[in-house]
Amino acid sequence: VFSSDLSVMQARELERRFDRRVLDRTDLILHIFLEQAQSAAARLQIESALLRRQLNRLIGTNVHLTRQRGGVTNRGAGEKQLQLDKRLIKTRIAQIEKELARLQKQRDTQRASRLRASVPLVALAGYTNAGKSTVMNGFLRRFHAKDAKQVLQENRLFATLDTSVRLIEQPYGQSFLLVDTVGFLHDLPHELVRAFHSTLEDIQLATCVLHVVDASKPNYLDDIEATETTLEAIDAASIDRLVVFNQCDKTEIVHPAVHASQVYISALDPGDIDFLAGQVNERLFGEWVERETKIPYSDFSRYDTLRQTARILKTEEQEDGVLVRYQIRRRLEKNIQKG
Ligand SMILES: Nc1nc2c(ncn2[C@@H]2O[C@H](COP(=O)(O)OP(=O)(O)OP(=O)(O)O)[C@@H](O)[C@H]2O)c(=O)[nH]1
Ligand SMILES: [Mg+2]
Repeated sequence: VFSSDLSVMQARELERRFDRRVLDRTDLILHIFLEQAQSAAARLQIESALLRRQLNRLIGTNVHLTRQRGGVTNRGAGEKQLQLDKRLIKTRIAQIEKELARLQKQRDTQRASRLRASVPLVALAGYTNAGKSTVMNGFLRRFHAKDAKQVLQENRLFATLDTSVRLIEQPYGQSFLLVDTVGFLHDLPHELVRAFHSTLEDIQLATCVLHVVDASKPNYLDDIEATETTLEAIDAASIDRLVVFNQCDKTEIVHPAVHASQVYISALDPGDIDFLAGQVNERLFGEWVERETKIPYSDFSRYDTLRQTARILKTEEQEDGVLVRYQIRRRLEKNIQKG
């Protein structure tokens, strides 16, 4: 396996000399992608990338053959087969494109309805193996315990290929959607950018991006840069960002802790997940503020809304209604206003 990309000629020559199958970086990533891909769209994107690669190779083969034969006029059976192969591949690519366009429309509709629901979206992004799925599972365990459908979390590259969205239900009206994404990579081969990109589209709709970093890796700065570059490429660089330095339990770093927009945690520690949730809530819904209001006895529904959105501190029954003292996240205040 070569860590750089090989030309068709190079790969063929190396295979001949080693008498072994030779893979370059793109081949390897594609094989991992293919093994892991779950959704129809992801599988199609990968198949399309594989076919395009195969087509390029065939075109390379064609040149090779022509040169070897030195301008032989009658086309051999081999060359005819080659033309047929190319045509079949092109037809299949066209089919895939059509199917992808259909799936894209479906996703757009789903996304639109998600936006209308006005529940904020938080996206987990970051280098592969940083711990995104572990953070997601931590949230699910903490806030969604009963039917938590946990996300695949494994110590291997690209454990998650498809984006998966879950509702994180918290008290006081602070629910949000959390989306797990496929891990980012350094120098993603250009043939794969599109396949990769399609799995990251949800990030563009996020109110807040949690950029998860494995802080125990010596070269974590390279990972941060690779992720930031990708976020720029998908037009997500301007979204509010929290950098989550994860796996601090493997380092000397004190956790949980926060400095400006950097949070230090271990995703394996439920207390740290709580701490991170607090930071996320502050980003999404603002800080806690204390308020007082009088609710007339006739307006029961208003009291109900208040109870679901605010922490009630004190109630006092008076002649014309209940005087309520409560705490609420600043940006949720509009949800309890009259009328
Ligand atoms: N010690 C320690 N291990 C962690 C922590 N967070 C994640 N891990 C481990 O790191 C490995 C990768 O975690 P994942 O959550 O699958 O990583 P990911 O970012 O989702 O990876 P991809 O889906 O491949 O992009 C798993 O073996 C986790 O158990 C942490 O805070 N501390
Ligand atoms: Mg994952």
